[in-house]
Amino acid sequence: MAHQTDRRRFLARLLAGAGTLALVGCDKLSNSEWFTNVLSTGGSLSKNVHRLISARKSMAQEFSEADMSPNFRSNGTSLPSSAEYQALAKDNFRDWALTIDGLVEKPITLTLTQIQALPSRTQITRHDCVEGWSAIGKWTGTPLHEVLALVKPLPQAHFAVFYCADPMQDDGSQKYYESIDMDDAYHAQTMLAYKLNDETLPIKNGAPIRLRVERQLGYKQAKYIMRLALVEKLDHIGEGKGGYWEDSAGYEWYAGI
Ligand SMILES: Nc1nc2c(c(=O)[nH]1)N[C@H]1C(S)=C(S)[C@@H](COP(=O)(O)O)O[C@H]1N2
Ligand SMILES: [Mo]
Repeated sequence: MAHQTDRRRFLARLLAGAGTLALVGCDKLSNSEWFTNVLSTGGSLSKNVHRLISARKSMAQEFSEADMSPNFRSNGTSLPSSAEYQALAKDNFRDWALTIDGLVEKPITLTLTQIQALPSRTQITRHDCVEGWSAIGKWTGTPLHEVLALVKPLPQAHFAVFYCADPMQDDGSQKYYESIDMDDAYHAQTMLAYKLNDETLPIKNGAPIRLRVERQLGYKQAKYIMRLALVEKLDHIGEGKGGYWEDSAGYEWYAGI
C-alpha cells in the first residue's frame, strides 16, 4: 500500500511539475534526462514513475569553473527591509544565529562561525528561475545533513521549514519562507550556503546563509534564513502551503527539475 501511495504522490508531482515546466520554457530542461524520458511516448507510464522514484537520490548536474556565469544576479529581495536584519548586517552577522527546532531531539542555535566550522561542500550548479533566467554559480556551505545529525530529527519530522528575514508586505506581516521534504533535506547537495563564487555570500544573494536545494527551481532556494524548524505537516505552520510563492501565486510546492 505504501508503495501505491508513493507512486500516486509521485505521479501527482510529475503532472503538477509538467504544468510548471511548460511555463519555464523547454530549452532549460533539455539537460534533464528523466524529464525528456517522461515526455517521450517510448516508455510505459509505470516504468517512468519507477525511474522517478529512484531519481529522488540522483544528483543535480555539476559544472566546471569555465561554465560559471560571470555575474550571479539577484532576484526577489536584494536587501531585507527589516530593522532587525539591517542591524545584523551592519555587524557582519556577528550577532546572527540560526535556531533549529521543532520535531528534533536536541534543538540548537548556531552562530555563523559555528556553522562554518562544520564540514563543508562546494558545488557548481545551475539555478533556474521561473521568471525566465538561469545562472551557473559556485556554492560553498554546510550540507544540511550535517546539521540534522546534530539536532536528531524525530521520526515524525517530515518537512524542513526555512523562515527568512525579508518581509514581503510593507506592514511586515508576511515574511518569505520555504519548505522541503526529508528526501531533499538529506540529499548530498542540499546545503546552507555561505559563499558564492569563492566570496562571502553577498547580501543580494541571501547573506548570511541561503538554502541550496539543487534539483528544484529558484524560488525554493530560500535566502536570509533566520530559523529552521522540522514539522510533521506543512499545515502546522499556519494556513500556508509551505512557501511564500506557493501561497501567494499558486507555484508548485515540489519544483523539481
Ligand atoms: N528570502 C527570500 N528568498 C528567496 C527569494 C526572496 O525574494 N526572498 N526569491 C527567490 C527566487 S524567485 C529566486 S529565483 C532566488 C534568487 O536568488 P538570487 O537572488 O541569489 O539570484 O531566490 C529565491 N529565494
Ligand atoms: Mo525565481
